[in-house]
Amino acid sequence: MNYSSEPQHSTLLNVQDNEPYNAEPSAAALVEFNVTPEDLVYCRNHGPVREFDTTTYSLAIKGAGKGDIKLSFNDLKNIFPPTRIVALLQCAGIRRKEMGAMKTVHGVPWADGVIANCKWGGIRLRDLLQHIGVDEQECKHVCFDSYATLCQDDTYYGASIPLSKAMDKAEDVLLAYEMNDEPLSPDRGGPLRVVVPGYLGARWVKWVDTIILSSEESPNFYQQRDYKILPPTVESKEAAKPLWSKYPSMTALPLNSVIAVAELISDNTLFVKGYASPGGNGNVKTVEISVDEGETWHPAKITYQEGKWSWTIWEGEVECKAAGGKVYSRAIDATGNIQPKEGVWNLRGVAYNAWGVGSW
Ligand SMILES: Nc1nc2c(c(=O)[nH]1)N[C@H]1C(S)=C(S)[C@@H](COP(=O)(O)O)O[C@H]1N2
Ligand SMILES: [Mo]
Repeated sequence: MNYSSEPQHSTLLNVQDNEPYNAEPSAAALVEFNVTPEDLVYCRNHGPVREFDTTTYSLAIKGAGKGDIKLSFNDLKNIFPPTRIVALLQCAGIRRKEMGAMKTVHGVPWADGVIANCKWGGIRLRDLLQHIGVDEQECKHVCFDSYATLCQDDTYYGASIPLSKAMDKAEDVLLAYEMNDEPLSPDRGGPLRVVVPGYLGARWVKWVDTIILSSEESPNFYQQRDYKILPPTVESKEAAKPLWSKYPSMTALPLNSVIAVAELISDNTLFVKGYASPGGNGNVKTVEISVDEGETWHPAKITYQEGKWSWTIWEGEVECKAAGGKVYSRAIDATGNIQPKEGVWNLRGVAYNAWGVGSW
């Protein structure tokens, strides 16, 4: 693959790999901002990043029973009303490094920086689908493909979501052309990317150029043979091979919280700050911290949350021993689910959500 025309990437990220470009900020840098600025947004790529000309960019829509439809980038912007939402983007491999400390996992050893809370602007996928007319009996899935860029494991990057998610008024699936009020950059998948609030980043297809309405999920590698939680008994790629098709593709990531800052502000007072992210059952309601291995929990103060798709920024002060120790965090959501003490190991190192941990 050709990596010679990469755009200038942010210099504020810790680089895991250059080809493809995979990089993340520190959690401490992230929690300085409620809405993540562009140069602190992680980059997760399976191939080269490319820049496209908006005047020639177009989107093909297939499988609606009306032949192929093609809309230019400008048509999309002109026909459908603009919408803006704040939504959390995060990679399924978040905290993989911590899971890898339990037992070897396969994948980029991400820390806790592959997460970004941004304002996305674009058109509603629902508006587009209603405009062209979709047979909801026949079509069950909306597949998003990017042939525009190449990737490592397939001939195009692809993903899909259930049609019901795309059509639901209460969901906010977008075809985005802006982030934080700026045109979508090449690193973010500009000119056009999918935004699927509440779902893992892998479905937020960048440089999307084809939408296929289908009775089946996307057949793409990244939908079918990756981004699935295999049981802990599957310990090798060989053992995984016959099992991929038996497990569901991931949708929402689990309830999570992370400690980004833990520092003594007096001899026996610890200041703790971090972020929390929702699971599939409503946003985070409470975050608690403990300095005694979870014997007693103290509520943290939530300093930021915006709508149902955003992350939560929280902070708190707890009494602690001057000598040092470990501090833990756990998130609780609107329906009472509690972030678990331990994460469950799986071969691909996805969906790790043990208590957040810090030390002083
Ligand atoms: N075309 C394309 N879209 C893609 C990917 C990719 O490699 N190619 N990576 C996916 C994954 S796994 C994640 S986590 C997010 C990362 O988005 P970001 O680079 O804007 O942070 O994009 C998703 N969309
Ligand atoms: Mo990802």
